[in-house]
Amino acid sequence: MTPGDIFVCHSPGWGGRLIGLGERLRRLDGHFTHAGVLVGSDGSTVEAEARGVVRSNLSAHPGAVVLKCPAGVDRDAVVSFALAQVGDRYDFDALILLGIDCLLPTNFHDTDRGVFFCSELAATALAAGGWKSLKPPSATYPADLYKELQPLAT
Ligand SMILES: [Ca+2]
Repeated sequence: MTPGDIFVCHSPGWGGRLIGLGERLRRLDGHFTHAGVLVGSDGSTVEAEARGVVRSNLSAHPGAVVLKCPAGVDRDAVVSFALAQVGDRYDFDALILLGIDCLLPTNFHDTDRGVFFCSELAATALAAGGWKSLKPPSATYPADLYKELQPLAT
């Protein structure tokens, strides 16, 4: 793993369950319900969790899959963006909006770009490095990252 890579994993908490539900309603695989950014070669991570954006380690997530930072994306910019968000609150509003979005036929997604839920943080960090994703970061689920990025060969 290299700083700037992304990881996805299964999260058993209620936030993860809600994200998994959203994924399944969008006909995505609902297994991966958490995501974060690798910021150190020792497995250090930055993740948006319910308690806020925190530093953690990949070892806290058994079964996590590391996804390669896409070619051409500036890894340093990805890492600096992620580190700059540490201490921010979690974007609970976005989860509620994603819930409404699942129930209504409209394309009504989170517009609060200043605070993040897990995969929104990872997608926005990649975008800060120049990544062009298929979906806006505020509508990106962990399953989208898994679909769009290349898993690291282990
Ligand atoms: Ca947001």
